[in-house]
Formats: sequence, C-alpha cells, structure tokens
Amino acid sequence: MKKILLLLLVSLGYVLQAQQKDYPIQAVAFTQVKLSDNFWLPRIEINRTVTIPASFERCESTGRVKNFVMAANKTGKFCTTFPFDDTDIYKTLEGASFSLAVHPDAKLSAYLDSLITIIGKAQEPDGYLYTARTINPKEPHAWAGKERWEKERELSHELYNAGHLYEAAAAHFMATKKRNLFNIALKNADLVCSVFGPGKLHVAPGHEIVEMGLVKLYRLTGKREYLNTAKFFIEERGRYKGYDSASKDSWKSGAYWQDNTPVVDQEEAEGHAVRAGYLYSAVADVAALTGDDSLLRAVDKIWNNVVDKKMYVQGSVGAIGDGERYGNNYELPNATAYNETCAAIALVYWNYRMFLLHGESKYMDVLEKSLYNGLISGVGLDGKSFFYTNAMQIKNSFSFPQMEATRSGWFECSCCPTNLARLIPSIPGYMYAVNEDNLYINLFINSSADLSVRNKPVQVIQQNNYPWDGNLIFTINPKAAAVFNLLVRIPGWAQNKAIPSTLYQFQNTSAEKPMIKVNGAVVDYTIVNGYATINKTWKKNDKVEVDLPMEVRRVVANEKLKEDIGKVALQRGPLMYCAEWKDNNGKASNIILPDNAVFTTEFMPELLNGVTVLKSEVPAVIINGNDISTVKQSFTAIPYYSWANRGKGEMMVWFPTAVKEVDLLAK
Ligand code: FUB
Ligand code: ZN
Repeated sequence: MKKILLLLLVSLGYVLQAQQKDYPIQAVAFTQVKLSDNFWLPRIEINRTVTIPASFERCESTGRVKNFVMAANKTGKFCTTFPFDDTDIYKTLEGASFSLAVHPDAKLSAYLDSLITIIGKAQEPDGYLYTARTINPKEPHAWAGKERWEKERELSHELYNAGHLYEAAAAHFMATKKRNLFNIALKNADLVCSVFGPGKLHVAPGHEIVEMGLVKLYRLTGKREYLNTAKFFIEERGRYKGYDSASKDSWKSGAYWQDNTPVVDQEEAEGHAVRAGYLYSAVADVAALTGDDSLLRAVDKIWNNVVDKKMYVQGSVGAIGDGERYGNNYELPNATAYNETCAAIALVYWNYRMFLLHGESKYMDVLEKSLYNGLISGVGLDGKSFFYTNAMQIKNSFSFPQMEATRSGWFECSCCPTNLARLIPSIPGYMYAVNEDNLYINLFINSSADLSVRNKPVQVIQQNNYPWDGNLIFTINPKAAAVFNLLVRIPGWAQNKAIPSTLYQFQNTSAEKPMIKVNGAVVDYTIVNGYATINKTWKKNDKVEVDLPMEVRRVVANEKLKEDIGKVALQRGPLMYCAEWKDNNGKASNIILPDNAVFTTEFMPELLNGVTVLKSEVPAVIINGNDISTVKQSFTAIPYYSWANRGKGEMMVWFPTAVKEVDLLAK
C-alpha cells in the first residue's frame, strides 16, 4: 500500500513538474474543430481516402512491411534502399491515427493493429527497433555500422526512426487510447535514455526528430527523463571534434547536421533543411518546457535569419539540392530551387511552436504562407502524386537542370508523401489557441470549434470562403456569458507586408484596411502583435465580421536577391500565383508583367477543383526565326499550389517587368 502511495506521489510529482513550465499559449487540438469548408476538408478527405491507403499499399508493395516481418523472424535481407524506410510506416500510421481520431473506422483501426503487431515483433527484447540491423545484425545496412549507434552521428538514422516511432505512437495512443504502439515506443525510448546522456554515450543525432518525439512522450507520461534526453541531444550539437571547421563543405564542417556549432551559438539556418526544421521545433519545445532562455534566444535569431534571408516567396525553404540544405544568405536560385516538401512541413511545425512561445502573428503569417503554397504544392489534386522538390520555374527550352516538373506516386526515398499523410489531418489544430483570457483565431476555415477559455466552454463558428474571399464571419457562442479577449489574426498581407521581413515587399502600398464589425457595428481596433483584439462580455450568437482586402498584389524582392531583380511575383490573400503553359499559349517563360498591367480575378469552379484565377493582357516575347518581337496576349495565373495537375510544361513564379536584354542561345 505504502509502495503504491509512493508511486502515486512520484508520478504526481512528475506531472506537477511537467506542468511547471510550458508554452505560454496552448493550442486547441484538431479534434476539437470540425471543418465544413471547400478548401481543406476535401484535402483532408482525400488524404484519408486516397493518400493514406496508397501510402500503406506502397509500404507493403515496396517491401517496407516485409522488412519488419524479416526483422521479427531474424531472417532474410533488408529489401528496400534506405535504413530510414521504417519511418514511412510510422508516418502513415501517425496520419491514419489522426484520421481515426475524427473519423472512426474499424477496418483501418484493425489494419493499424496488425501492423503494430508486426512492429512489436520486430522490436528486440531490450527495446531496440531498427529493421536495417535486426534482420541480420551480422550484415547490417551499409549506413548502419557494425555496432548499434556507431554511425548515428552520420547516416544510420537509428534515432530518426525512433523519433518517428514516438510521434506515431503518441498520435495512435491519443486517438485510440490503445497502448500497443505506445508501449513499443516507451520501451524504445527507455532504451535510448539508458544509452545516451551525461556519463553515457554522447552523440548529436544525425537526423533530428527524436527530440520532438521524446517531448511528446514526456507530455503523455510526465517522465522527466524523456525531456532531459531531448535537451541532452540538443546540447550535444557542436561538441564533436572530428569535423573540419574551416571547410566550406557542409558535410565536412558538420553544418549539414547542424552540428558545427553549439545550438545556443547558432545564428543562421544551416545544413539539411528538414533536419534543421525539426531541430528548431525541438529547441522551441525544450525552451518552453525548461525555460532555457539561451535556447530561446538562439531559435529567435535563427528564425530571423530564415525569414530575412533564406525563404522563397511562396514559403519554401532549403534552396540547395546538394545536401538538401539551406543556402547562404540570399542564395535563393529559381532555376535550381530544391524546396523539399518535408522542409515546408518542418517549417510549419517550427513556426507554430514559435507562435506558442511568443504570441505574435508573424509566425502564423509564415506558417500560412508555407501551408497554402509551398507545402500543398507537394501533393497533387488526386492525393496520390507528389513533389519531393518544389520548383520555382520550369522552362522547356535551354534551361538546365530541369527540376521536377511532374509529380510521382512514390519515390525511392519517399519521405515527402508519408510526411504529407501525417501533416494534412492535423491542420485544424493550427486554427485556435488560448492563454488566460485570450482566444486566438489564427487560420480562417469554415468550421465549428468547441474549446474553452479559462475553463469556460465556448463554441466558435467560422463562415467564410477563404482563401478566395476575405469576408470572415465568426459566431461566438459561450455556454454562459463570459468576458475574454478575442484576438483575430490580421494577416501581414492585409497590412501591406508580403512577409514579416524586408526580403519581399509589395510594390505598392494599399490604402485598404481590414474592417471589423461586432454585431453589425463597425468597431475601432488596434493591432497588437498582429492581432485585432476585441474585449467584451461575449454572449451567445455574438457575431464578429472581418473584411480582409483581397487585392492582387505585386511582390518585389529585396535588392540582394539578384536574380529576382526587375521581376515581380503575384499574390492575392495568402496565395502566391504562378503562370502555367496550359493557360498561356503553351509557354510561361516568355511572359512580361509590366508595371501598368491590370489584373482581374475570376473564380472558376471547374478548374483545378475550383480556383480564383488572375487575368490580364500582357506582352509575351515571340521568337519567329531570327525575329524577336512581343505580342499582347491574355495572361492567366493560377494558385502556385495547383500547378502541374494538367500535364507537363512551363511554369513561372517571377516575371520580368520589361525586356532588358535577350540571351541568344543556339541549340
Ligand atoms: O534522411 C531522411 C529523409 O530523407 C530526409 O528528411 C529527407 O530530406 C531525405 O533525405
Ligand atoms: Zn521529404
């Protein structure tokens, strides 16, 4: 009895400790929001009905599931390419669990259980789980090293696999309350904590995510060791002495792994962009949970660096293909833009955490920019074709290298499709947040949410046609009249800011201001930290209307972005636009958008599942034999996310505003 009491007190102690420090703002879970819109709900549905089943099918047909079966039987030969192929199953399991949480499906649930049984059997008795070694420990995968963890700093991905396992297990446990996958994850995490740490094995994980995963397990169990190990892994970075710090090669210097400098001294986003995004997310988590200011200062600086100098105009990051990494400051080439879909996903995870830390809308501006543009461009409208890289331009003639111009169903390294499978169902979880008397509305999606402010239940209903229209209606239904602050995000783009830095700006300042009405009466409001704040005693059916100006905006780049100089990009609301060959006489690279081009907009319900297009009459360069001239032709731009859904051809995001020079190239 005494023992039980002691255990109870200890676990209560854990929980109390766990509750001591955290993000000052709490997210409202995606399970509390029911969407009814035409933009995200169909995407979540297609993710549920097409992407997730297709991913599981690929995990089976490519041998990823077989790897687990062989590991369980300790016989056979690892039959896929990469040691991190296990994670495609974990990520799809995570997405399927999110989906189950809001859409019960006994058949899917049973299928997940069958996979979990196989995963459990592949786990070694002490918790180690990594098919690339367990199948045949005498001949592990070439990246894995002869001994466990020996190549973790480089490319073994043992801890990366663990991190995705933890994320999947947390999602599955929360969705189903079943402990089958959760217990597998905890057993593995206990092993990891027993192997790594002060006085034990020291290593900075070669591919981050184990840190985020450990934090999730800590939140669910209150076990401080998980948080401590996450912090330990972060603090291990920049300590290894085996790199050549003078080398410009990011592999040799350790920058590829964000391992060249201690995290607290890092000021620039460097190295592999997905690794980096997961690291910065974990740094935010650990800073919030431990109150470590030095980590907080570092992640703030790195964020400024990305947004000031390293982000494409449509919210993608990771410009450089060689090393799938961030480039130098202002190194954002269009012809070779890499922009891995996973890097955009990591950017969303990171920016949401930054918002939870600071309560400033600029983080949500970046999140929205990436989400509506460079992230969902990664999946085709069919839900089963994917971009690994997200191009900034496709030119058919004389351009090298040709970037990915069509989506594929799967990749040998198929991290992006399965990462999308887990991100998409969680999107309603980025809409609302609360702290004390504040209710934040961050994203605008037709929906109904049940949440609470200071423990008082409030329903929020959104009615809008975002991102096509800027009229937003919010009905606030507290269970009983309640005083609190409603903080409605006024996007930077509605305040004349293309992004929260001077990397890109609108060419002209708009005089239009968002208008806000409360119960039909126009109200004066001030914007604090990017939010219009309305304080009142809220009663059932109180109505807030926000009218965001939806003009077509011309975006120009900072003069340091040399190759965008003299060019313009187009934005309307949160969406960036591009021109595709299909709507523009078979080409896009010959289009000029002079300063005086006038744009009209039209919603086309039949096009690309319904999009608002931008139209104009503009000059296009025509080459006829040896004659070069321009002709006026009609111009149509579509949302960037929707390109490459109608076959292969040219696509442009940045357009010259005048013909300055002509390069003559011979075949
Ligand atoms: O290394 C695992 C994943 O494969 C990375 O996150 C992607 O960039 C790809 O390299
Ligand atoms: Zn990827």
